[in-house]
Amino acid sequence: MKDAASPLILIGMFDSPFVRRVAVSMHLLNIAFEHRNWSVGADFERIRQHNPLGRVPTLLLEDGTALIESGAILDYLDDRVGPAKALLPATGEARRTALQIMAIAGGAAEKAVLQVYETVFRPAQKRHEPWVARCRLQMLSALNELETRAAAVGDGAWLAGPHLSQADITVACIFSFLDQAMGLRADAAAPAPTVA
Ligand SMILES: N[C@@H](CCC(=O)N[C@@H](CS)C(=O)NCC(=O)O)C(=O)O
Repeated sequence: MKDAASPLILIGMFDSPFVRRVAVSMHLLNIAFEHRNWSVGADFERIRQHNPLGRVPTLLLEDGTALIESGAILDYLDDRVGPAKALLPATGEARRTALQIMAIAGGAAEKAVLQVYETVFRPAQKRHEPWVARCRLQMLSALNELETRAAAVGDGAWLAGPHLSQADITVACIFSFLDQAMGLRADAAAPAPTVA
């Protein structure tokens, strides 16, 4: 249990797009936090003390309560600052669009993370290439959909409604992860793979 005056603590490395979107949102909402740069590999047991799933992001509140799942954490942050500052549009088409874009981008990131884990956590002789190709196809299809939606709103426009929203933050965090971890920009010209 933390003492009542403790700041919020965000657990997880910023190379995770899910941790990164929480950190960027906290920054934009002016919510101070301490950062624990814990790895899901080396610090698994430490993370499990706060999150039974051993996953990041995990956010510890002032009273020690642990929040897990980036979507649920973002919802808490919006609720904490109130509707006038919330990053997810409150209602209507902008909210629906933002949630759909976040789902597509989040899905792409999950499929990318699975590809990374195939090499990080699995010995070479146990890797299954068709599964990796399937994840890659799903990731690239999701990115195509995001490209289409970005083109539809036009250059310089926000993705969901007239203001910066969580859709823009999530897409930016996930794209930068995909670029760094998957070298996506480098092989953007390559044709999408197919799954037999
Ligand atoms: N749906 C989760 C995904 C979080 C996620 O995949 N986190 C990864 C790091 S990028 C993780 O904790 N991996 C360790 C594991 O799943 O065992 C969220 O949005 O918070």
